[in-house]
Amino acid sequence: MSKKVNEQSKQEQLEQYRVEDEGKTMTTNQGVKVSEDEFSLKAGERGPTLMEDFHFREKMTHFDHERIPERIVHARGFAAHGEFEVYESMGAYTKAKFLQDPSVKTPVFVRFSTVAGSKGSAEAVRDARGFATKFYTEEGNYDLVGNNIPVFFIQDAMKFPDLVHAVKPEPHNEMPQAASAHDTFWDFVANNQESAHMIMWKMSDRAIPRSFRMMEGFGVHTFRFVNQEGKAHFVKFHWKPVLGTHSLVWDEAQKINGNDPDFHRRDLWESIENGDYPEYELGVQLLAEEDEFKFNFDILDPTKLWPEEDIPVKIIGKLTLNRNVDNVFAETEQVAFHPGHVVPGIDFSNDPLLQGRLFSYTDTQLIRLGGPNFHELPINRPVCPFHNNQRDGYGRQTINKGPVSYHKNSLAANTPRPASEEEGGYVHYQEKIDGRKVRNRSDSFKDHFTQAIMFWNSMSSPEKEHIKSAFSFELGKVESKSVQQQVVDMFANVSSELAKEVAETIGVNPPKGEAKKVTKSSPALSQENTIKTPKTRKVGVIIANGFDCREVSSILEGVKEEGIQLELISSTLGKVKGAGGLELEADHAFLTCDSVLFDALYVVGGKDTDKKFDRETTYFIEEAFDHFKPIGGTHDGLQWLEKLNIMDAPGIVSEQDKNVFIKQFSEAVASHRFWDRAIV
Ligand code: HDD
Repeated sequence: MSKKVNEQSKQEQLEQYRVEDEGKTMTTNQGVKVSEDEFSLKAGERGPTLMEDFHFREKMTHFDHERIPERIVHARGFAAHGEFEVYESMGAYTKAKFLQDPSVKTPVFVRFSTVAGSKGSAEAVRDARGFATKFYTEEGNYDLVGNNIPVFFIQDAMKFPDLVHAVKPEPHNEMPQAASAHDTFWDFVANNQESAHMIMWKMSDRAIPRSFRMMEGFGVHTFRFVNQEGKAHFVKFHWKPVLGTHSLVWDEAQKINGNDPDFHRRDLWESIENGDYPEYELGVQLLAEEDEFKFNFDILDPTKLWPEEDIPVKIIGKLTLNRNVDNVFAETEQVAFHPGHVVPGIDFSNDPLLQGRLFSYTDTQLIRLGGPNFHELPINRPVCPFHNNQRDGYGRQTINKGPVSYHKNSLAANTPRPASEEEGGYVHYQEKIDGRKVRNRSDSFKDHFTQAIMFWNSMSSPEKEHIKSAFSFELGKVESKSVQQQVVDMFANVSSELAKEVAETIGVNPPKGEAKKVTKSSPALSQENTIKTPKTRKVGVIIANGFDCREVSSILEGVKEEGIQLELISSTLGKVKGAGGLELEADHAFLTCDSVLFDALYVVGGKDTDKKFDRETTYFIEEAFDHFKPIGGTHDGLQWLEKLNIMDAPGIVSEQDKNVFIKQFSEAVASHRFWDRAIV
């Protein structure tokens, strides 16, 4: 019998596979000790290499086969382990065991990703982000394979290869890397207008998250919860980050990609190493089966969301990421997610995008992971036992004993035997289906603009400005005037203001057509209304020799106590010496960092500065200011704020009483950005 699953179950299982090589003797894969690892076996010191050099052959062969195909989408990703706990039993809605008992902690593995870029691409790009969670439950693995955007580009999986061909680098020259393609992508958009809603999200701040820790996640499709009595509810899944939902600004994002292409994985890695464990609450929107047709959209249409104000998100549990991986290839690269990995109590809907996904994910693992035994890889193994009559195939690890590998049988007393529903056997929800075979789209899927307008209506004015700029930037890169015009005309169906301004910026004709009148908005969609906290934010402290020791160190302590991470920046690495003899270690020289890598700056300065320090500090402050970031200054640092004439601008904290400074500066950091700053 297997023992009860708890948060350690997966780690205990993985522990059997972890290997410490440090301090060990080198051997071949056959376990033979190796006497020499630098020189191949040769016929004479200057002679040819010999075939019998088995160590050379094995080393080289393994190396030659080290790469596997990267994921066709979501190739660049980063993952961590953690645990999930439900707050209260969800038994009224679902019989899924991991959603019953608040004392149970279910192990999870979560992989975040960008969609379009290849494995080595940059992370702060404009793109949707994958948010895939594997729950290792006592009833088997459940995968929630979502994105940070609640809707999708297309309504039918049949179009997925077309979408991906259009969005990936153009095939004749493989440009652009790490961004959605220009002419082909926008041509696809204009000619597949179901993409309108998702494009609004993709042009919004949501597509340049500040951190994986500060973005929402969505299951996107409508799924089903089924309870013990067989009663079903439609359900949408949400992940809500405890730190709120926050974004970068575009100019900053582009510069980050040069400064630190690993920006998001570094952020995740460091917060877990620092013990600032990323947390997300799981929310569900529940809809009774009989309410399926109560809305002005079809709940099976993946280009539609359920407004939270109409169908509230019930918060039901918490995910905590608390352990980094030991080996990115073994865990992050080899993990195989699949929306079809469900457990009893969770079922599918007839969303045609979801239905197609149910085929695609196993298929892709077969090529990516080299055969049908990918479920045996340590990261993919369920923590409960698994038995069936599947056998053999590349890389098979399980040693199934005995002669019987078929059902039904008498030689093994008809085992492994199927379990009844009462025993936990998965029984598909018995939805009544009655229809003709058709290749068609339901009329209820044909309104592509109402929710795109609702999204636009829900944005604050800075968010609207960012969307206009994003369209102008992306379309500005498109060479085809015809495609540019088609897109502008299309988005006149969302907002004339948006389409007109973009048309003007990119130099095409004013759009034809008008948006229909939709007054609905959903405040939950605006990031202005999100949680604001200074916790885990990264502040760059610009400091020079001769700083005021006592005052500055107590401010630094006070700011740290608010949960803010401080990193010291100076002219050189090494010690920075205070006027009173205190020495602090610089984390960065100006040369090795940039203002875009910080959420805010605190300028301390010092008595002992030179022209270069002055120039770098000025540059850092100007850039942070243009990115609307909080900037604090005290002591000698004030001179730069005065010189740049920004003392009175919003988000500048220059209070001289140290306790008041700590309070105001922490509040400013929590505010994230100061959009009402006049940038010329
Ligand atoms: Fe997908 C990977 C999310 C539609 C086919 N998808 C993949 C990953 C995420 C999503 C997060 C990365 C998983 C990981 O980290 O390994 N995909 C989505 C969402 C969709 C969606 C939220 C729409 C609601 N996907 C979608 C469709 C198809 C696919 C319609 C094909 C019919 N997706 C794939 C894939 C991938 C994949 C090709 C590539 C690597 C993999 O599966 O394991 O099969």
